[in-house]
Amino acid sequence: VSQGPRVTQDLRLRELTAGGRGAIRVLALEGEGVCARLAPLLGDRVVPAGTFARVALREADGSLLDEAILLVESDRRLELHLHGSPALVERVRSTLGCSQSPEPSASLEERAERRLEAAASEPAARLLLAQAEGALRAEYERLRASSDDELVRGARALAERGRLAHWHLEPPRVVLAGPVNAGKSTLFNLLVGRERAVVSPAPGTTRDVVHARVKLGTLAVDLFDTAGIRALDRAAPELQVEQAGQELAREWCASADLVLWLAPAPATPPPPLGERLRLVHTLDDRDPERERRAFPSLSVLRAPEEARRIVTGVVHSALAVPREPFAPGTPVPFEKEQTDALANAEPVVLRSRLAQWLTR
Ligand SMILES: Nc1nc2c(ncn2[C@@H]2O[C@H](COP(=O)(O)OP(=O)(O)O)[C@@H](O)[C@H]2O)c(=O)[nH]1
Ligand SMILES: [Mg+2]
Repeated sequence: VSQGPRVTQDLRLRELTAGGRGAIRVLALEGEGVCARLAPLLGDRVVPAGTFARVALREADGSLLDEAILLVESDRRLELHLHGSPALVERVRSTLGCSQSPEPSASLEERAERRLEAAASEPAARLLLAQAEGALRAEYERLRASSDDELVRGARALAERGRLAHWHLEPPRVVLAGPVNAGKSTLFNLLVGRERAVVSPAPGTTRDVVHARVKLGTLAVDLFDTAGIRALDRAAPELQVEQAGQELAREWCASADLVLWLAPAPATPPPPLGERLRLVHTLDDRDPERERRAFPSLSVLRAPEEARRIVTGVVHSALAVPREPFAPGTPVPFEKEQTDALANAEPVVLRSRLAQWLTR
C-alpha cells in the first residue's frame, strides 16, 4: 500500500487572550503538520521551530490580512499574535479549516460565567449573566422538543439576537483616520477623557497608532488614533517615520470593524472601505457652510458634548447596535459558532447541534 500524502485534520485553534478581547489576540494552533497548514498564508516563508518572526499573513489573492508575530514551538504547536479584530481571527480560523474547541468540557453556563468576569460593558454582563443562569439551555431544550417549523423559527430568532449582541460581547475596533490636522487626536482625547494622544498644529505629529478602550453610550469600543494622511516626499529622510506611520494607519484601517474618516470640508477622498467606513466632518466651527452638510459635522472645541453624542450615534448606527437592551433572562447565544449554526442549519442538523450543546 503506497503511503499517500498524510491527511492533516483536527487542527485545533485556541485563543490564549482572555475573553477574545484586546488590541492583540494570541492564538495557539495545535495539531499534526500545523506549520505546513499555515504555509500558504505566509507565502511559503519558513519560520524554523524554536524561533519567532514578524510575518505578513496574506490571502490567496495576495492581499494583506495582518502583520503578526509567529512563534513556532514545534511542528505540532505554534502561536500567532494577531491584531485584535474578531473578523480577522475568524478569517484565519476558516482559512486554516480549524475545528473550534473553546474548552469543550465546559457547560454553556460555565462558559457564560467565565466570560462574565471579563465583560466589557453592562449590557454584555447582563446578557452573559442570564445565560450563566440557564436561559440559553432552557430555550435549547424547548426547541429540541418542538416541531421542525418551530425549531427553525426559534433558531433563527436566537441567531438574530446573537447578531445584535455581537458588538457588546466583542468590542469593535474603531479607527480614527483622515487627513492631517483634521482634529483626530483632539477627538480621541475627548472620547478617552484625558490627554492620551499628542495634539499639535504641526502636521505629522501622530505617528504611531494609539489605543484606548472607551465607552460610547453603553457600548465598549477599542478606539485607535492614527497618523494623518498627507502627501510626503518619500525621499526625505526626516519624514520616514511619518511615512511609516501612514503605512501603519492604512493597515489598521484595513482590519478595522469601522473607520471614522474625519475631515474638515472639503473632504479628502477616503479609502474605499464601503460599509466599514463613515464620513464625519470636523472643525466645523471654522466653516460657515456647516448647516448644509450631507454628513454629520462636529467641532470638539466649540461643542465637545455634542461631538461625543454625534460620534456615539454614528458608531451605533453603523454597527447596528440595538437601542434597547435585552429584557432580563432573554436567551442569547454568546458564541459566534452557535449563532452561525443557528442561522443556517437545517432541522436535522440543528437537532444534532442542540444535542451536542446540551450534553455539556
Ligand atoms: N477650530 C478648531 N480647531 C481644532 C478643533 N479640533 C482640533 N483643533 C486644532 O487643530 C489642530 C490639529 O489637531 P489634531 O487633533 O492634532 O489633528 P490630527 O492631526 O488630525 O490628529 C490642533 O491645533 C487642534 O487644537 C476644532 O474642533 N476646532
Ligand atoms: Mg493626530
